[in-house]
Amino acid sequence: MAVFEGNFQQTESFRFGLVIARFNDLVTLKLVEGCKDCLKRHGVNPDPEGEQVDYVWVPGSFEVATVARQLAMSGRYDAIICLGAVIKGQTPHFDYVSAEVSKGIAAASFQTGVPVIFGILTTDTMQQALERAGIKSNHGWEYAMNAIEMASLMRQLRPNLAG
Ligand code: INI
Repeated sequence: MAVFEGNFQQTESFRFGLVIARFNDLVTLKLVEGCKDCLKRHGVNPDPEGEQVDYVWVPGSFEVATVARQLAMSGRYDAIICLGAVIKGQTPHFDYVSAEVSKGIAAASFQTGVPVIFGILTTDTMQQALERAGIKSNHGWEYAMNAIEMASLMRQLRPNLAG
């Protein structure tokens, strides 16, 4: 028997796709910065002209899962990171948007077997969202850590589970 665990080494061959909502881009741009900083410090080149990270912008969080699924199906990426901010005070359909995006992201991951990281902040206020996007801590950093760990884990699991 064996123990499998993702690590943060040998990241130079990983490819990541980021899907980012423009809605509330005051927040989502900060999440992108947190992601990029973490990826860079773990040996991933976050430069969009480089080979390792692609950035796809969509109108809002509702659209994120559709694109995440498409990217995951391409077979090009070790993990997809979805970034968005759904803020309750701003919309009466907060519950619909947040429910659909979480279900959609889960479905994209389950259907493709590619890790799709749920980096959608759901908060009551813009202040809370900003606190999680850099004023206090930047959750974008954690989402990138999760993506690296899952990418590493899947690379280890695939050959071991085959056949
Ligand atoms: N999209 C968000 O990412 N965050 C929100 O808070 C939000 N609000 O408040 O409505 C939001 N709406 C847009 C939605 O994601 C879609 O882009 C739109 O409904 C078109 O499908």
